[in-house]
Amino acid sequence: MSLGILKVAAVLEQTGVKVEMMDLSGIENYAEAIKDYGKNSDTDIFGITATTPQMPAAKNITDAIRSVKPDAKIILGGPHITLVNAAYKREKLLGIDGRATVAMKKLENLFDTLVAGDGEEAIFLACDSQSPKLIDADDPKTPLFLTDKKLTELPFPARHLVDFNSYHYSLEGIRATSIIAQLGCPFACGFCGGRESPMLRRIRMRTSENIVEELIHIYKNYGVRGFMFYDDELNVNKQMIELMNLISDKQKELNVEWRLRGFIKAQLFNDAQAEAIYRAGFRWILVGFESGAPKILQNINKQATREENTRCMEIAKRHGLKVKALMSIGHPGETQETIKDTFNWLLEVKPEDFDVTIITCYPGSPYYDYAVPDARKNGVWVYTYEKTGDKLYQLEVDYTEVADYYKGDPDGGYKAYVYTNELSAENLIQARDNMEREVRRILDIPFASSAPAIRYEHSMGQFGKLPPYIFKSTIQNLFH
Ligand code: B12
Repeated sequence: MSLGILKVAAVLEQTGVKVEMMDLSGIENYAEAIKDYGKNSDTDIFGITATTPQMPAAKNITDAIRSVKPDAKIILGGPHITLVNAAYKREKLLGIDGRATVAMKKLENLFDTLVAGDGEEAIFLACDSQSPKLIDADDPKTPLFLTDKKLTELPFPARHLVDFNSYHYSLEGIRATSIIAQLGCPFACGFCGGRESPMLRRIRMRTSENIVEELIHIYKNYGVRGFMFYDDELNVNKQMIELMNLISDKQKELNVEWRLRGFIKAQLFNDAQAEAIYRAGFRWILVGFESGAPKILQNINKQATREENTRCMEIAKRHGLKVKALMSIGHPGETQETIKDTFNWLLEVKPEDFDVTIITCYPGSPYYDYAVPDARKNGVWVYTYEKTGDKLYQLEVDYTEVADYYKGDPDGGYKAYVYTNELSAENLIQARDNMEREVRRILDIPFASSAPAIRYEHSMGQFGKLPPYIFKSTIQNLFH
């Protein structure tokens, strides 16, 4: 479930505001569902959360709401607007009217109010009828930017607003759910969104006690024993071992065994961390190694060498931890040779699972923010990694229209909007598909299956006469 918007919902509820939550992800005809909801509810303020690839859907949802509730106020928050705003602020500072400025103007036309950054305090300003168009909470100088203390004091995400049991997620057969313990990653990988955004860049932490309290709250209220930590990287937290020890102690106290899963930064990983996380219940970790080619690791500005990545795999294996290796291709200077390096590295270190994606240049990532128009070709932008001069070409994408394709290979197949001097977008797609198929075959790792989208049925409209929460929870039941 989407924890960010549920955190915003929790603070609203705390002050007595009635909130309803509709999770439209995974619903094929989501626009019809929101229309029916709009017709049957007296809600007059709608808040939408969206990442960049969710923007076309967010636009359709906005159109659907306006078609049944022309006077409703529609607020956009979440990663896309936060990242566009970060890129936009940089352009303003440099006096450029670039593509982030264009993207920002588009968002201003589509939505009534935009909230960039933390939503917990900003939402109160946003709901005001006199609210400015843009509320910039992604600025540590404003009180809207949450401090560690505030993060600890705020209520947990309002998970009770969604039909918890309809989310099917498990870790090694144990029912699981997700949790965010800390925010931010200080590194500066070229493909990663938010390197200019304090919200996504600054490490902000709750106390270990507060995090464990949330785990216990979930365990006691929903009977869940599995927890996926969606923190960018668990081990950028200097208190990680202390947190893991506390989690182990609590399980002994409650006489229960939990299973945990989360992301680890390869070059910071060590034996003490591995021992502590295993004891706390981790059996799997996910690591964004990205590439097996030293040159590409450098071009990404990964700050991790191939040797450090291999060492991370060895530490994990030594402590009985399985690794899902997150790999990507289509970086500046990518060639058949560097892709082969990644392929060979996977076969050498033998992760228990992996995936390979093609890079998408989203606003707010260095690849996007530092790209300039390609003098040789209209509609193409080029990013150059300064230290090596290697280049990445990007096709112009209107993110409110194109659901820039990311993982998996369902109906439409994989799409790529990037290319390098040696590899075309088609070459990259082919290389990705080959690598995934061949590595899975050789290491005997089955393809993961994804749940098909669910159709919302119009007969649901009849529930409009029932209290809204029944309408909502019935939708949730049908949908998941
Ligand atoms: C967990 C996670 C996922 C999970 C999502 C699970 C879920 N349902 O939430 C999974 C693994 C599925 C995932 C997938 C992807 N992710 Co992801 N993910 C994250 C991660 C690590 C944490 C998200 C989170 O919960 N944050 C904590 C909460 C508190 O923050 P938040 O959601 O932003 O919400 C706050 C504010 O934004 C704001 N807010 C949010 N919504 C609203 C709404 C309103 C009305 C208001 C007022 C405020 C508001 O208030 C909230 C509380 O402060 C972030 C990085 C990060 N640290 O945020 C990346 C991140 C969001 N993901 C990213 C990307 C790129 C992807 C993928 C495209 C990756 C890929 N190539 O496959 C896919 C896209 C999936 C999709 N359909 O959108 C990028 C987004 C870039 C962008 N331009 O949108 C991020 C920022 C990582 C990064 N640094 O580049 N991701």
